[in-house]
Order: sequence, then structure tokens, then C-alpha cells
Amino acid sequence: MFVFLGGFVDFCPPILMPLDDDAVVLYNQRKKKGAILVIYVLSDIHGHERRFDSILKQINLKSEDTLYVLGDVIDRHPGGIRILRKIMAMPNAKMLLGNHEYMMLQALGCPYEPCDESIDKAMERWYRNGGKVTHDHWKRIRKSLRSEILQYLLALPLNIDIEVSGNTYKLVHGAPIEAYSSDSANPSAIHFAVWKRWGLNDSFSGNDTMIFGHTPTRYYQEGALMKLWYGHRLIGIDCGCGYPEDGIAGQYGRLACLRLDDGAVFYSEEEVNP
Ligand SMILES: [Mn+2]
Repeated sequence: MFVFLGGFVDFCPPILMPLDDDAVVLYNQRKKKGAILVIYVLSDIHGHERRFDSILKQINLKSEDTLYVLGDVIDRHPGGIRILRKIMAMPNAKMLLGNHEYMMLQALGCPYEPCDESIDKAMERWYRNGGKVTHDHWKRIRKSLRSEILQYLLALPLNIDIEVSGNTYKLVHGAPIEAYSSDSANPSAIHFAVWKRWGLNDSFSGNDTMIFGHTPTRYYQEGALMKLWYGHRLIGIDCGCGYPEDGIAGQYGRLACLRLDDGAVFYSEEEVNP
């Protein structure tokens, strides 16, 4: 059974999600009664306000719903600080730390962990990864707001475990922190959690379904317009929102948002539709 909800909507394969006819009927019944707490997940907004607003308009978030944002709100496009402030002001939005927020904290001299790296080196890395637009805005905002934002970022979790309709999910930016081992290439567990990229053949050994951002799904599947990727108990949700409007080498990004209650997927509306 397919229910068209407007915008660009897909449904994921039932092997991963509880999306069968009963689930959709139950969802619609509960929604009608106003008894449903709806859970949405998105990631890697990368400063793209139009795409974020397009998703917000489509999902029409209610005060009893929850929106999980799996990190990398900032950098690449110029709206990062404004989007971050919007998320901070939403009582029903929960955010994870991404490697871009981590880079920003390092470049601004307030790292998560002891660090002997110079600020110049951290700043250079941030700029190399699209941080200049965020830093330019940062320099223009008042001090009290800067400290409010830093406090918010420093308190962000790295992973969140949730249960929706009897299914358990591990929400991560890059990787679950418990998968870190000190012999891995990463200098710390935090670095691992925000930077780790899942290979196409990597398997996730937990019992949950891991939902991750960070690595655009074009690395896992073909297609000019990126869409969600479903692996074995893995869902890649970064559909390249950080990409420029006119794409990169014929590949186009957009913002994707997954509704966990029934597996519906919403995509930001795009003018380019290859
Ligand atoms: Mn990332």
C-alpha cells in the first residue's frame, strides 16, 4: 500500500522497517485520533536553509513530534548559524555532534578533549572543509550568542538510541562510539564517532538499525539525484544537501528526512530533477 503525501515521497523496503499495510493503517488511525508521537530523522543540512525549510514545510512538525538532526548543520552553504539557532530554539529537536561542529569547536579553541594541535592548523582544516562561510557569520554575531551556541555544541551527544514501534535504532553521525577500538586509525573515540565512514561492505554488529549521516549516499548507490540508502541494518541518510545547487559532476544533492513511524521519506523540493 502506498500513500502519496505530497512532495517527493518514497517508502523504504519492508525488510528494514515495519512498513506494511497494517503499519500504514495503524499510523493513519492513530494520527487521526491525535495519539501519535511522530519521529523524524535527518542529517547533514550543511547550511542550506531553503532545503531545510522545504522539509519543515512538508513534515509540519507538531509539538508532540520529535525531529532528530544527526549533525553537520553548518558549513558549505552560508545558513549554518541561522539553522543552528532555529534548531536550538525548537524544544522538540534533538541534535548530534557532527564532524563539522567538531571542527568548528577545535578551530575556535574549545575542543571536546585535550588536544595539542595549534589553532591555526584546526582553522585551516575547518576552512578546507567549507567552514569559511560559517566563520564569516560567526564573527558578526554578538558575544553572548556565541557562548550560547558553544555551550549547546559542547553538550551535544555523539549517538542516541531510540525505539519506535518496537524497532530499535542507533542514531549516529559517523559511527556508534562502542565500535571504537584504540587500534583503529582514529585518535579518539569522539573523532571516530564523528568522522568514521561506513564502507559498502562494512557490517554493523548491533541488534539495532543504525541510521547515519556524514557520507553522501552516492558512495553506496548510483543515481544522479541522491536518495536514502538501505544496507543490512544500516540506513544512510545524507543525500548530499551540502552539494551546490548545480551538482557535482552530474550528481545532485538534496535534504532527506525519514519518518520512522511508517518509513515514509521526504525530500527537499529541487528545481533540478535529473
Ligand atoms: Mn559529516
